[in-house]
Amino acid sequence: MSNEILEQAAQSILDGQVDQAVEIAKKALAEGLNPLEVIEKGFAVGINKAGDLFDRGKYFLPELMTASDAMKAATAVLNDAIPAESKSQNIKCIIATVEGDIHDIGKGIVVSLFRVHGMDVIDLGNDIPTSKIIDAAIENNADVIGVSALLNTTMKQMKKLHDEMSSRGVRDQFKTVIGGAPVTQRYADKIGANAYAENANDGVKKVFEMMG
Ligand code: B12
Repeated sequence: MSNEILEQAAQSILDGQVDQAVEIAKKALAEGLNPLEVIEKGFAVGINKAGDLFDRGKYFLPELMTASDAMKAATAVLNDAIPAESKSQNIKCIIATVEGDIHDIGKGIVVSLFRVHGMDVIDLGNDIPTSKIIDAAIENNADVIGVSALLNTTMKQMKKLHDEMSSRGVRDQFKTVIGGAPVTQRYADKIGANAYAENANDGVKKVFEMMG
């Protein structure tokens, strides 16, 4: 894969250049590059660097927001182009970012990748209360609930989700997979989630393993 285009992709996010990011995404597709690899090795490198700069006080919220606008625009182009790899799997998933959390770029990639792997995905969006996630899973007779959290403060919603599923007597009806930057396998074990996924690809693998 062309290193130059991946570096340009990362830089366009750091610069918060929406149009440029979209152009680079289209150029990468025109060159026949794998859209998921372009996201992970190019654009995501840029957004992670922007996050580090924000963490170190070198970027402020407006810069983080323009970086995230560019990231969303580029991933929208690339997500649509991820080639479908398999036929319908008969697996229904409810996906959401937890309450209090508006980070949805990673969740968007998960939704796209699950769909191209033949899963039927209902994307509830971001900032979704646990009760609404459980209601949707029951109403749609889902197999899997996947939740995302990017903040230390919102991660606890994942525990709340599992506790609430138990108190409503529906814990055994659904498999759960959790992800997001602060989430770990240890946390998944602690709250009784069925699986932890490091990234979208790992998420697909874990769901297929859980569903046999
Ligand atoms: C972009 C961004 C924003 C954007 C979000 C825009 C959007 N629509 O998503 C904006 C600018 C709005 C934003 C706001 C804030 N942010 Co912010 N943000 C980020 C940043 C830079 C990148 C996140 C991202 O998109 N990463 C790229 C994607 C592809 O990766 P990902 O989300 O991790 O997802 C992958 C995997 O984790 C996994 N995955 C994720 N979820 C799931 C779910 C399932 C089911 C599965 C299978 C897999 C999976 O698969 C994904 C794809 O491979 C991170 C830094 C970072 N390194 O994470 C900070 C970061 C998360 N933000 C942070 C903070 C503090 C905030 C604010 C509180 C800032 C403020 N002072 O207002 C607000 C909070 C707003 C809120 N209530 O949610 C901190 C969080 C610190 C913490 N641990 O608590 C971080 C870590 C930055 C930092 N280093 O300080 N942010």
